Amino acid sequence: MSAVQATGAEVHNAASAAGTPEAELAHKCLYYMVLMREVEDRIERKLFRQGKVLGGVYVGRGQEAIPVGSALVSQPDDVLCPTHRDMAVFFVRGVSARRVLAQYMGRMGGLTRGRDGNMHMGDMTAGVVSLISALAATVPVATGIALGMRYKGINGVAFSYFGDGATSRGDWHEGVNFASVQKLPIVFICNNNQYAYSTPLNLQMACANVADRGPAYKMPAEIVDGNDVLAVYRPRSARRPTRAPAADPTCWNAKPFA
Ligand SMILES: Cc1ncc(C[n+]2csc(CCOP(=O)(O)OP(=O)(O)O)c2C)c(N)n1
Ligand SMILES: [Mg+2]
Repeated sequence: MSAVQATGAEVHNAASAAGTPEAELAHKCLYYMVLMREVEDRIERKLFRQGKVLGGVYVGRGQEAIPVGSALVSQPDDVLCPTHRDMAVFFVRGVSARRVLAQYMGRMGGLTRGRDGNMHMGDMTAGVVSLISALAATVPVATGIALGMRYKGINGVAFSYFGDGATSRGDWHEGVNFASVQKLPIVFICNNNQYAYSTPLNLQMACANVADRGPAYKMPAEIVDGNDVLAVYRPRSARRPTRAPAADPTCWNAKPFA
């Protein structure tokens, strides 16, 4: 059975059979990274070129470790707000490749049941919120989700994903600032691939790293090797923010291609 055909339950069973916890984890990481690559390649190189996907197609080639390593840290009550390089978040949270492919083609079987196409998809039963095309607009939404979870007494954490370019948008700063002032249970995850389209990092921000923005908001921030899925997973599983009242939001600045 190929990665695209297997269900989440099957991969977890196969991972359990792998032996040691380290082997299980490595198996899961590889599985989801390969699955993301396979599905995105089919969307980009087949369906899109055949004219079956409307709009532009964005993929996370070479950046799979970031959504996989981070989403594997998530717990059932957590809510994840992925962006356009994070397809694996859906798979880790149990959404099937079949539904994602149907979504991209605007079909009934997709996550929006044909009402929208392409990557404009979420699944609240899986705790995954749809991205908003205007980049960084999802950041205050994620902050609101973390606030909502605190109000409702839900023991969850919000995961907010964005690129380095998004951190130069006003709504990014508003969302991060509010989360920090309120000490909300949220983790901000930056895929710092050094470019926003063709604009290199040094032409869209004056500090060298996105993590440098953290101290301005009194937010612990660290730089992670975004090429290493276990580096994304391990330190973060220990540092996953706990629930309110005093959960410091954190920022992981994951650098792929470094
Ligand atoms: C507010 C806004 N401006 C412009 C765009 C067009 N756009 C789509 S992807 C992208 C690059 C964003 O760069 P970054 O946040 O670093 O993410 P990356 O694509 O590098 O992962 C841009 C400018 C958009 N979607 N939203
Ligand atoms: Mg970028």
